[in-house]
Amino acid sequence: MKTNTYAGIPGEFAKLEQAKIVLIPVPYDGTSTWQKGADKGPEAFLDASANMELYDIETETEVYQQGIYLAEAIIENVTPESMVEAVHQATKKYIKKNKFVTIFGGEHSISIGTIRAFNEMFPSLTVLHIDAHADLRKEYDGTTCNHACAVYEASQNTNLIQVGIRSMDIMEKTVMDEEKTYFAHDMAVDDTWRDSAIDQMTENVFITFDLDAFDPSIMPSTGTPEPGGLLWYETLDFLKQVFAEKNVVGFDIVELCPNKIDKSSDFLAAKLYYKMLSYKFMDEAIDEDYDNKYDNSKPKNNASKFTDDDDY
Ligand SMILES: [Mn+2]
Repeated sequence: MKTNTYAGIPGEFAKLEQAKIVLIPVPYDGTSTWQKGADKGPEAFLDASANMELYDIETETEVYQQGIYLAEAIIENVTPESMVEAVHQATKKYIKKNKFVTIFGGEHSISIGTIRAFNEMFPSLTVLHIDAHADLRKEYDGTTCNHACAVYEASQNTNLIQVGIRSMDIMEKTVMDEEKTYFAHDMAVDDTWRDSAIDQMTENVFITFDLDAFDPSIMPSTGTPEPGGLLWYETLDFLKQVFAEKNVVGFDIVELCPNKIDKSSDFLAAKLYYKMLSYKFMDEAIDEDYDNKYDNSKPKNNASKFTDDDDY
């Protein structure tokens, strides 16, 4: 990766010790089924970020001053399972360092690892899954760690809320909780979905954002584009409301599949990431200490079936 610090921010804001935010790149594309290239996502995202204004007009903040540490990229790719485990461990390591942990993929299977880590560390976790695809298959192509299975585990042991869905297999209906699913065709004609989705969330929310949730007219560079997606301002309005009303504990953004000719998608991903950080920290003073309030005690009421006593 070319960039040494996130978005080329000055070194004083990029040191792990002082940074409140950690960004873990995961350039993984081992299980994608159609267009390859999500492994190039983090680099394109970082390149675009370095060319972006760092003052956010809407929140009147410069969130990079909260400190953003660019962690070493996770390049484990021997098997989908070993990649998921590497992501799981790295995510947990930085949560335990009391950071606001963010992850940039890579394809969506990386989120199996990120969600597993957050579910272990935060009680009663809601996973807000924003995506064109339901991703609820228990197994696909011989593995449970395929991108088509990204939130199956979350559907079993977290409060999973799905937004923007417009593509699924009929078998996924047996797993899906339709009360907590917001389909794109309904969202297009009725904007009460925002309040309804937020009403169904617990206090601790992890967001997994597949960029193909966006409409291909504004986000063409993704592996499996689907018509009829979210637009920019409705997405930001929703996210802003989630950050304002809930304790967002972290997020990941996945499935940027960059295109050599059109860089607007890379830039959209960069802006989305920065907007989400700006919403998270808009009311937090720069010199205030950050406490992510993770809970290392067990058992928890989130019915996590994963236990791990590793110390960091
Ligand atoms: Mn998707």
